[in-house]
Amino acid sequence: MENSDWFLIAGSNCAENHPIAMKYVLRAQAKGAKVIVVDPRFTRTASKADLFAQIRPGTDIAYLGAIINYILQNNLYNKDYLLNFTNATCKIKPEYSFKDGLFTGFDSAKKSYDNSSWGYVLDESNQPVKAEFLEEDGTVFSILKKHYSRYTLEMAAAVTGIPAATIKQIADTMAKGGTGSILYALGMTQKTTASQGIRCYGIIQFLLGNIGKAGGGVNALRGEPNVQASSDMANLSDIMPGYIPTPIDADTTTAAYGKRNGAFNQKHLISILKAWFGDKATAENDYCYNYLPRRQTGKDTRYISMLEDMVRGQFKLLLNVAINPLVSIPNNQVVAAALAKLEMMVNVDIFQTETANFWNAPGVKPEDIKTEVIMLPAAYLYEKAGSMTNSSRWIQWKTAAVNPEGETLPDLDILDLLFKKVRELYAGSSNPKDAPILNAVWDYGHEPDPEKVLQEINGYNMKTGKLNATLGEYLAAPVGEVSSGCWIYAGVFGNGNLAKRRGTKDPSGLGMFHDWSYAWPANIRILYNRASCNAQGQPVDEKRKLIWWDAFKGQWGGNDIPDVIDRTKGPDTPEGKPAFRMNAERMGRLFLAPFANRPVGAEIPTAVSAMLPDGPLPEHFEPVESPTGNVLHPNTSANPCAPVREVLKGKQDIGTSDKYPYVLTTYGGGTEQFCSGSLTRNLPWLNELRPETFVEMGAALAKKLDIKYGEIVEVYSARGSIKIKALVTERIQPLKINGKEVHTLGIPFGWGHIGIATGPGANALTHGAGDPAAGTPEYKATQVNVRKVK
Ligand SMILES: Nc1nc2c(c(=O)[nH]1)N[C@H]1C(S)=C(S)[C@@H](COP(=O)(O)OP(=O)(O)OC[C@H]3O[C@@H](n4cnc5c(=O)[nH]c(N)nc54)[C@H](O)[C@@H]3O)O[C@H]1N2
Ligand SMILES: Nc1nc2c(c(=O)[nH]1)N[C@H]1C(S)=C(S)[C@@H](COP(=O)(O)OP(=O)(O)OC[C@H]3O[C@@H](n4cnc5c(=O)[nH]c(N)nc54)[C@H](O)[C@@H]3O)O[C@H]1N2
Ligand SMILES: [Mo]
Repeated sequence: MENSDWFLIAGSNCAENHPIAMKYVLRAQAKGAKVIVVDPRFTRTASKADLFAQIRPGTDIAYLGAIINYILQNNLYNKDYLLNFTNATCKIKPEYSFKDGLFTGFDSAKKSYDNSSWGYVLDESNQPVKAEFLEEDGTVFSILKKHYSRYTLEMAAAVTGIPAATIKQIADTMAKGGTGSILYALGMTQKTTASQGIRCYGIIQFLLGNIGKAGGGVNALRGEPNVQASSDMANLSDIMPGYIPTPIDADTTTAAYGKRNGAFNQKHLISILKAWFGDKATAENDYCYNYLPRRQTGKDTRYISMLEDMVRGQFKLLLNVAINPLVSIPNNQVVAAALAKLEMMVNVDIFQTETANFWNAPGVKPEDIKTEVIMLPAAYLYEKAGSMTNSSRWIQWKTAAVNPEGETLPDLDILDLLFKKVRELYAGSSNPKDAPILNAVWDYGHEPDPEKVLQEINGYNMKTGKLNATLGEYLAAPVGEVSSGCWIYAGVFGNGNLAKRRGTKDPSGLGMFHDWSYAWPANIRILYNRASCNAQGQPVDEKRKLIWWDAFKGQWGGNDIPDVIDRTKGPDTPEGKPAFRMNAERMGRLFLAPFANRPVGAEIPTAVSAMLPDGPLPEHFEPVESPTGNVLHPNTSANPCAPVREVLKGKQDIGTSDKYPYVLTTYGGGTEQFCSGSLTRNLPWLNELRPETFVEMGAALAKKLDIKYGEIVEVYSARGSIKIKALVTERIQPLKINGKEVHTLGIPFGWGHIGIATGPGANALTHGAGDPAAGTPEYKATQVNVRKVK
C-alpha cells in the first residue's frame, strides 16, 4: 500500500476497523498519494481524504459504471495491458445480448441464468477466437463499451447522489494519477450486488493496467482476526479448502467431478481426500470420494438458508462455535425461531452470548423453549498457539502467551475431544454412513498439536513420506501420490514451520519481506506480478520493479517470486506470457464467459473458469428495499437473482418506500467495539468509551422530524422495531436522488441483551436477501421509518 499513488477507499472505514492498514495509507499520502473516500457517512477515514464523496447506500455500481464509461470514452485505458493480459479482444457468441436489465438466458421462475449464450466464439482447438483490434464487432471490449455507454456522469449522479463533477474528478485521479489501489470491505460486500460491485473494481484496474503491480490491485481488507484463513479452509458451503468447488449430486465420481471442474481441481480434491483418509484412500476406491457429502443442485446451503431449514425443523443439533448469530444475522426473529426448534445447541464461546441465552431474551418465556443449551468454555487468542492468515495472505504463527484459564480449552482441543468421543461411540459399526468417521486420519496427538494440523494442511508426498517441500513439488507430483489439506498452503511447512519466520530484510524497498512468515501461494507477495512487465518480460515501471525475464540466464527472477507457470520459459511462450494463469483461459476477465480449457478429444478439461450467477458484466440494480425505482430499467429494479426469504409468514416482508422512506445502513461499533459485542461489551474500560448505542441521523432530517440529540426514537422496518437514542450529526447530509430528497440513517449492529453494556441491535430491522454469489446479506441498505417516542 505504501507504494500507491492513489487510493479509492470505497466501502471501508479503515481508520476505525483496520488501523494498521490505514497507517500505510497515511504513509503513502505523506509521500504525495491522493486518497479518495466514498461513503454514505463522513467517517474518520473520510476525515483524512483528499476527496470525499457521500453516496446513497447500495448504489456504487452506478458511479463505478460511469468511471468505466469515462475511461473508455476518453481513451484513458492501458491498451498494451489489455492486449497482453486480458480477454478484451476475445469474441463473444453473437447470441449474447442485454436488454431491460436482463442478460440472455434468464429463467424468471428459477430466478437464475442459463449462461451458455455468454460464451466465447471458439476456434478448432477449443480456444477463444481473438480479434486483431479491440473495437472489432463482438469483442469483449466493444461489448463493454456499449454496455457502459448508458452510464453517463449525470445518470450516475442522479442515482448515487454524488455530484457529476465529483465523479469525473474521481475518474481523473484514478486514470491519470499513476499506479493506485482500491481498498474495500463491507460497504461493498453487504449488498445484493456485492460480487458484481467488486467486479467493477477488477474491470477498472484491468483497464488502467493496475493489477499485478506494487501499489496496485483490488484489496479486500479482511474482517475477523483470522477470516482469511477461514475462507482459505472452506468456511463456506460451496467451496472446499483451497477454493475448489464443493461436489454436487451430479458429481458421482472424482472423474465426474473433474469433468465439471477440471483436472486441476480434481487433483486438489484427491489430495484433500488423501489428507483426510490417508492410506484408506486408494485409486481402487476412488480415494474414498463417496465419504464426501455432495450438495443438492439448486439448493442454497449457506448460513441463512441453513437457519431457515432449522426453522423448518430439519436440524436437531447445532454446534455453534465462535459466532453469535442472534446479534449478527439479519432479521433476528428468524434466528430465534430457528434456535427454538433445536433439541440441543452446544455453544463454544468465551462469554455467555445472546445466542446462548436466547431462551431468556426479553419477550421470551423460558418455559416455552425446549432446546437444551450447553456451554463449552473456550480459551482466548493469547491462550493458544496456531497460525493466522492476514489480508496479504501471510500465514503467521503465534505461540500461546499464557495458559488457558480455569476449565477453558483451545478450540482445537475441544473439537479433538469431541471427535475422539464420537469415534468411540461409532466403534465397531458396519453401517457405511459411519465409515468416514471411523476411517478418518486423526493423529494430532493426545493433546493435539497445532503444528501437526499445519503439517497436514501443507501435505505429504506419499512415496517418500516427506512433507511437500514447495508448492512446485506438490504440483509436479502425480495425482494420488500427494496429500494436502489445502493446496494453496503447500510449502508453508516445507523446510520447518515457515509461518514462524520473522526476517525483516526488504532489499527492494518495496515491502516484499520474503523472510517474514510465508505468503500463499509459493511465498509470492504480489499476485499476478507477471502483469508488471511488458510483452518482452521487462518491468514497465522503473520505480517499482517486481520481476523480469533474464534472457542471459534464461529465467524469470527479480524482487518478488515470479508468478509465472514455468520460470524457465520466456515471456512470449504459453508458460511465460499469461499473467492471470489461474483462469482457464489464462487471461484477465473483463467479461465473464463460461469457459473450460478442453484439449480436442479430451473428456476432462484441464481447468474451468469460475462464474458469477447473475451476469457476465456488473449492472446497477437498486437494493431490494430502495427509496427509488431503477432509472436504467424500471421493470428490473432489483437484482433479479437475489434470493427471496419466506420461511416465517409475515415476518420477512420487504418494505416499500412510501411506508419506510429512509435508507438504513448498519456497521460495526467503531474502534471501541467489536462485531457482535461479546468481546467488547463485557469489558468495563471499553464500555466507558461506548456505554450505549445510537441511531445516527442527519441534522436536516432531525429538524424535519423535530428530534433532538439524545432523544429516544423508534426506528422500524417491515420486519421489526427498536427504541434507540438519536445521535444528530452533520456527518450525514440529505442527497438528491432522481429529483427527490433522500435521508440516510446509520445504526451499529453489535448490541443485544447480554453483557455489561446492553442495548438494541440493528438486526431486528434488516432482511436476509443477499448477494446471489456470496450469500452476504444486504445489511448496508434497507428501508426504515422513524418516529419520536413521546
Ligand atoms: N474496532 C473494530 N475493528 C473491526 C471490527 C469491529 O467490529 N471493530 N470488525 C472487523 C470485521 S469482522 C470486519 S468485516 C471489518 C469491517 O470493516 P469495514 O468494512 O470498514 O466496516 P463497516 O463500518 O461495516 O463498513 C465500512 C464503511 O462502508 C460504508 N458503507 C455503507 N454502505 C455503503 C455503500 O453502499 N457504498 C460505500 N461506498 N460505502 C458504504 C459505511 O458507512 C462504513 O463507513 O472490520 C474488522 N475490524
Ligand atoms: N447489521 C449488520 N450485521 C452484521 C454486520 C454488519 O455490518 N451489519 N457485519 C457482519 C460481519 S462482517 C461479521 S464478521 C459478523 C460477526 O458476527 P459474529 O461472528 O457473530 O460476531 P463476533 O462478535 O465476532 O462473535 C464471535 C463470538 O466468538 C467468540 N469468540 C471470540 N474468540 C473466540 C475463540 O477463540 N474461540 C471461541 N470458541 N469463541 C471465540 C466471541 O466471544 C463471540 O461471542 O457480523 C455480521 N453482521
Ligand atoms: Mo466481518
